Amino acid sequence: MFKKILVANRGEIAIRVMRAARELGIKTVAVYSDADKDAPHVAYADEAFPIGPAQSTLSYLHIPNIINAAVHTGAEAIHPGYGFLAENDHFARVCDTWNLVFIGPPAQAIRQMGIKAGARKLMADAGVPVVPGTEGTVSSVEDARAVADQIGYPILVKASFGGGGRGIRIVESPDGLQDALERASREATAAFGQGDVYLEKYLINPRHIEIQVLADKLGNVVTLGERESSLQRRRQKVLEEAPSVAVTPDLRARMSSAATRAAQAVHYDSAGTLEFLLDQSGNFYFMEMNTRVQVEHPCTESITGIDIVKEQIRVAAGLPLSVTQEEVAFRGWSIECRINAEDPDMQFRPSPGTVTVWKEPAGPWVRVDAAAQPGYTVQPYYDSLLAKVIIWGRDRKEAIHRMERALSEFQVDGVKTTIGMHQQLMQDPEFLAGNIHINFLAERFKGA
Ligand code: MV4
Repeated sequence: MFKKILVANRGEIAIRVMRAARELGIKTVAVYSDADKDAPHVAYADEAFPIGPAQSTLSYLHIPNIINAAVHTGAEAIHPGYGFLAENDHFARVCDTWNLVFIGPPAQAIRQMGIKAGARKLMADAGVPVVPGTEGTVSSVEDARAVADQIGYPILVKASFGGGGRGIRIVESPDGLQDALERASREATAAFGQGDVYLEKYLINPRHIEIQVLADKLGNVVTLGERESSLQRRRQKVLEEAPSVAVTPDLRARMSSAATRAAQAVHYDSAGTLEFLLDQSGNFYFMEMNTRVQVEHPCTESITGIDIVKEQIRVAAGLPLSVTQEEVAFRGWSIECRINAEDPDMQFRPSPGTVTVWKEPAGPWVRVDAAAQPGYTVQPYYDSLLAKVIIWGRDRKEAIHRMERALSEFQVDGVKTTIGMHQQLMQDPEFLAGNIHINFLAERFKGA
């Protein structure tokens, strides 16, 4: 096992990773930008190393500075967390050349899943259902028109190098197709330096269901069931839960089997998530694979008792997964609310500032993974996640009531937060009934 690892991230996920490392008896190195000298993740680490100015492109995203920090401190491995360098296959390769273990999947798997049109084809070949659409990227308007006519409108134009919702256009009818193709391609070229696009049938109000997988370097793949993350606003997840009200044991088995085939197709190891869309008829389709630990991983940890980050570290060190598929059992219900420093009265714009009052909820079956503490300053440079409140209950109803109780305990002042929005959600009849889909929040919080 490693003796010392570096965490190339900040905020709650940096602390989450260091907690796992500490349980494994591994020393931790934090890195920090000029803006984060006093940040909680720096205080938590065994040692800390500065990596540059506040702007993330010059610090948390600046590969030479991260590598330098690891070499200087004698860290043997780097955990990238989520965001920043987590899905950068170039970074994973640079780690290899410096003899630093990248705590994540092989660079090749990141790459293959990062090229969306390629991943789509790879998945289809592996027997994973994909949304009806073009086989590869669109080669001509005529070609696109033929495919669109065959599968029917509305159609989505997606950028092959997009992901996370960037570079997407809806086309309602044949008239709009050529224009959408040209715009999407131009946007993608500007944003990602690569203009390839592909077509998919646009699914109406599907659910977003993802399957958590763990894989090791010995060929073992274990699935940990689904999370539902349909509640998103402007491509930012707001609330996640596990399991999903929409997933029956039979559907879970089929989705898990597809997720296993997907992981095997790219020779995956580490933790990963297969994102699927579930349509109103109960059909599921591969959307993307997230080749990292996700923000909402604690929901799965809560209903399985498995520490996903510890498994990532073990696997990176060449050890087998500590759990077999037969040992995975689900118990109860988990909900995660993301508490962001955002102003609900200002279209949920980021609300930077200094946190004057900070009192976290606690008590039975309440987990708070926080980036903030009293006196913490929310920086305009980084994302606005303040804390994740993760609840476990014996069933969904108990989890919701417990979440309400926890939210009522949460006191924050100095910055605006999304706590009130979550309290509203906990009372929403449609949410209570489990009648949610990816456009639900946009409809509920209009203008938000
Ligand atoms: C879709 C879709 C409907 N039909 N693909 C948005 C983010 C990117 N990962 C893919 N996305 C979507 N792809 C087809 N064929 C709807 C979305 C989508 C979405 C998906 C998951 C969660 C929230 C979403 C919000 C808007 C659109």
